[in-house]
Amino acid sequence: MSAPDFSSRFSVSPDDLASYREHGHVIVRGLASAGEVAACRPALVEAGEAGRFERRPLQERDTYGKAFLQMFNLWRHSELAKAFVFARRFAQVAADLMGVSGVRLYHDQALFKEPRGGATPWHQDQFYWPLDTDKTITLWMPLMPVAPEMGLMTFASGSHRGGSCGDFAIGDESQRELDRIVDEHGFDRSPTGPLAPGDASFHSGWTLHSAPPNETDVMREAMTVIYFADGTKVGELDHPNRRFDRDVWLRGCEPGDLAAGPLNPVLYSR
Ligand SMILES: O=C(O)CCC(=O)C(=O)O
Repeated sequence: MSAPDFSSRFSVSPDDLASYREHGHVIVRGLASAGEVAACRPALVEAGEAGRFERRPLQERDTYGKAFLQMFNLWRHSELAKAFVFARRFAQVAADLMGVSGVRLYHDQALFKEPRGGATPWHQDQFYWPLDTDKTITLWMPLMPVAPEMGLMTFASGSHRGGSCGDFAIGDESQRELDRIVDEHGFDRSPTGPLAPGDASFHSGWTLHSAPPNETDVMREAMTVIYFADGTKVGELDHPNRRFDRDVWLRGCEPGDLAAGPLNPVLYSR
């Protein structure tokens, strides 16, 4: 199957731009067509299966392990997977939402919530990322229609504004402590509601988010692509998670260097 042409411009509405800036998340409907997603889905599912390392039954895993199967950098697996992850249209929307002139790839992830898979605990992505900027953003796009009972993303609106809420890796503690922080700050809990394949949510690196369990017998297939503003420097490697991320995603880059390793191509530049 030939790869869809994802090079066309997508016009982000002023309401969506304002909503992203105010709330730290937004849903962009119809960013890809159903046909484009259908063309890439088999390649993405196959790449996910090839990159899957978790084989234990759900009941033998910890809370993080139960939340989803997580497979990285599917773009290296096939031309179709690469066409999806490198889609200029997606990257242009990421740049527009952040108000920057260009973005680089941090990495992609397939996040497949298994049938009866657990909740995704509250967390902030940027806790993991040694990137010296708040111009980071994640695209989350389902490859299939997803209903609320399959575990849709829930954002704490406005939680991006204060930066780090504390050093919490994803797990029981992050769920407990960050849930309390959501209450304390009075952040609205905003579930995305049903999404169609090709709809996407975007959230900022500091936006608190979580997802309920998958209560169905169907795998919830979603792809994420994480972008950061071109020109960003590598930040402090101040805990093991950030050292790990630097070693894996920012290979060869030291704190203070431009974050521009071999796995971080520019995906959009105005
Ligand atoms: O898909 C999920 O349940 C969580 C996704 C997530 O945490 C993310 O995309 O940053």
